[in-house]
Amino acid sequence: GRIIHLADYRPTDFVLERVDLTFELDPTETKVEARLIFHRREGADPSAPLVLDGDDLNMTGLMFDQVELAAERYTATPESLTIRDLPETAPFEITVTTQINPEANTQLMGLYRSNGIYCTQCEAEGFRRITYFPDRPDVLAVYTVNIIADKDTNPLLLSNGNFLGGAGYGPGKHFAAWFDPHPKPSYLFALVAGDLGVVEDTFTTMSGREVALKIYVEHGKEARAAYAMDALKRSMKWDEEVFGREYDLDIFMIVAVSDFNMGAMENKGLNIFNDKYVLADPETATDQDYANIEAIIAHEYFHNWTGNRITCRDWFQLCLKEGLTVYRDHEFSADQRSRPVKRIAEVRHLRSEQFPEDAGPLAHPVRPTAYREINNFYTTTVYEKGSEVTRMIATILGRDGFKKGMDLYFERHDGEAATVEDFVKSFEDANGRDLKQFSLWYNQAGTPQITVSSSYDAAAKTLTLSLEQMIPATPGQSNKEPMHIPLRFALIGANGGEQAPTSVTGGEVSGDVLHLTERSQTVVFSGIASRPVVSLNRSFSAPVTLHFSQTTDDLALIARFETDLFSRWQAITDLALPNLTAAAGAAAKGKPISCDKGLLDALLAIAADESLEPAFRAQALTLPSESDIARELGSNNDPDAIHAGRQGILKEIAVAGAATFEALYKGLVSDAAYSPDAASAGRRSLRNAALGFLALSENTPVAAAEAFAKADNMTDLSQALTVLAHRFPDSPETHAALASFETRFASNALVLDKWFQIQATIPGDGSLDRIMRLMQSPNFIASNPNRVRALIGTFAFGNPTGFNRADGTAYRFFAEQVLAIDKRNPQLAARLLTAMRSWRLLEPTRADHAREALMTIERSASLSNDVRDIVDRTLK
Ligand code: B3K
Ligand code: ZN
Repeated sequence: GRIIHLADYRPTDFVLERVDLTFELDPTETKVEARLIFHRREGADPSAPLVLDGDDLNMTGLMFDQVELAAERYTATPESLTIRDLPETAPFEITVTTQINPEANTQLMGLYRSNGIYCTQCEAEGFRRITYFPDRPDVLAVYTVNIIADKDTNPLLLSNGNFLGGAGYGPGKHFAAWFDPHPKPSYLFALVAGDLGVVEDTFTTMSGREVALKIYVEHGKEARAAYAMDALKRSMKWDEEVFGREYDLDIFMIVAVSDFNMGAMENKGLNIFNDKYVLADPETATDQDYANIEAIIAHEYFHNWTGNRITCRDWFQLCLKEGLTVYRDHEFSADQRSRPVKRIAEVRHLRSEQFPEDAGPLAHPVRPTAYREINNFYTTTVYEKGSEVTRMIATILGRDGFKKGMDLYFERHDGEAATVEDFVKSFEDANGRDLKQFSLWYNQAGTPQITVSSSYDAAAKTLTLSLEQMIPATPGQSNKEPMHIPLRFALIGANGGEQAPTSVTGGEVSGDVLHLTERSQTVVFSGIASRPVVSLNRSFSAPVTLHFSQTTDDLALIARFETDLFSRWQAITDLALPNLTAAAGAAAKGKPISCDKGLLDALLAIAADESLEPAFRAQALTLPSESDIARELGSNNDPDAIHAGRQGILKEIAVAGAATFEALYKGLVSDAAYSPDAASAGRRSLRNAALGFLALSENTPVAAAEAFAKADNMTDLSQALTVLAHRFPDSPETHAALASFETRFASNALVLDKWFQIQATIPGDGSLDRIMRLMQSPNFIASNPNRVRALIGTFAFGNPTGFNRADGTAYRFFAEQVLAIDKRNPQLAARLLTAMRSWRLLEPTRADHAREALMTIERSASLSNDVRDIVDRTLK
């Protein structure tokens, strides 16, 4: 595949006015007729040919203004259609017919079949697998879609926009017509046909229009769509209240399908979802599942304005819709649930997924400037760091300034395909603030490292903060400019109260935000009566790593007194990390592991503090993960030592806190019927954290087996099973629980994914054999992305000791799997392969084995463009 560069962007030579599509659906021989009306763009080369994109297409007809086109006027290959000698100014009509095979489409891009349902996925470049088309996001057109299909097997025929009408169509067939009045790019096209059940509701918009809401699921699963419907209505209301955005069609539909490459897709008026993010009931879904459904339903709905009404000029601008929409769904969830707990979860996710990406061979800017395969850029950098960049704009401009900028952006660019520059300029113009330096966040990859030191002068009553920023080199970017980094802070006195300076020199401070803009900066706060403890990067206002050696006492004070709960959690994390890295070192040398009393006291105080919400206490008790510890150690990592060290620290906490955990476990039982609300979920998470510690201190599976037997919801059931499987993998209790779980949920693939995941993360050398055995299970369907991710993906991403077995056998197994999956589904294979991105940070023996495995992939003759791109960059 060739490399596409942002700098090469230019508009199309032809403007697409209208699109009329007719589908005659057939499982293996679907006929697609596309009537496209174009005119040459003003100022374009009058002799330029029309070049349409295709991917694996088979053309069966081509007409120009309704007349068959002479062979010398066009060239058709499976990858493109070029038409020459076109009118200089007059509009003309191209009618192209293709024949496609949905049943054979294992890539799940374009039109395919999932469990007998016809469905589509067109983002980023799937539409060109349906018909020849200018398949790029800056080509916006109005679509009419006719669908003809067998009536018995496909009572339901759906596409974007509003339903125009339908009727019988010859023996056994019927048709339906849909019209979408909103101009859209082809990546937002969708079609669904089949036999599905439906849940219906309505929503009245702020201007009083009634919108029909429909969620389509497999027959018999309707009851499990109730929560998704509730989340949808709350999302619609929230977007009106917070962003002033109203829905714009008469109908909004969601379809749940079981074979899907990612979470969901925001097609105009017809979102298509991975059923995992729609279906939930207490018996089969965990609290985390409910939270994910709420967030993803919201995310796709919010795209209607940020992505669909205003779309992207080109795929380099992906963060324009994704970073912004993630920011919007984060804010929604924060408003619906607990803001600090949500923020902690976001930061954990950013650190464990995006920071390693930004520090490794796949690092790229939030807005990349070149790609070989765009599907490989739907990354945590574009999404999550993109969201953090949006959040920083809000931090710099304040709530009202951010709102003004968003309003101007909607006003200026509605109906357009916009750029990151357009977005930033809206905030600049609405606020009269220069964001030029800030824009470097879109262009410079790498997590900024900020080194901080503080000193207090009692005589002068000043606090001096010295800050230095360093942005590490990343592929293709060796020298970085200093960035504008907004750091929220507090100066906390010995009694816990905040100290306000009388004046500040050496940097801009507005409210509780310190603006770091120079490579190195010394900020002096005057009028500080006594030595304060500095709490920096409150609420994680900037996605950076701080290097600030604060004493255990100072951290303990923050953990105790900060009013910003995120910072309290961060202080606990900062107290824990040195213990965990030291424990890894001790474990490597076979020395005893010990845990600071300061950490134990702080943790147990928070665990027992009833003035704090349970969900926060549970977060505090969830120590940094093995991959967090690996990142802290930097290089030469030994996953076994890290695991052993962390377990040792957990055991110390479990023993020291046995009474506390016992009290929590017993005290937090509830006889109320299950409710997925955040407060109830928080109590369950604290209780299950306590169960994990009890299993460690008691060192018997009895408590967990009893919890498994008594659980009346999937959260408690799966947590108990996790404790059993991870702590006592070989016990009879664990074998019995795994077997009973498998039998009980034999007919529910989504629940069996949890069964796969729990077993895929059992630590230790035995994992590889277990994974290979589980792949033989009749429930493991290799063509289903959810199954592959649950078993192989979870193993590679979430089982550091098992995957990084010192003998390298798991890497070899994984390489074989990636190659096999690549034959069917390149996107899925490429995504899995990113699990090896941090291989250079492993100790030399493992790193050598990892490189070998990567090289077997690289040497394979028939790689997809997707996997080729990832493996080349990973090895570079
Ligand atoms: N926009 C889609 C992602 C498409 C991924 C294509 N490889 C879902 C989302 O971000 O909302
Ligand atoms: Zn999105």
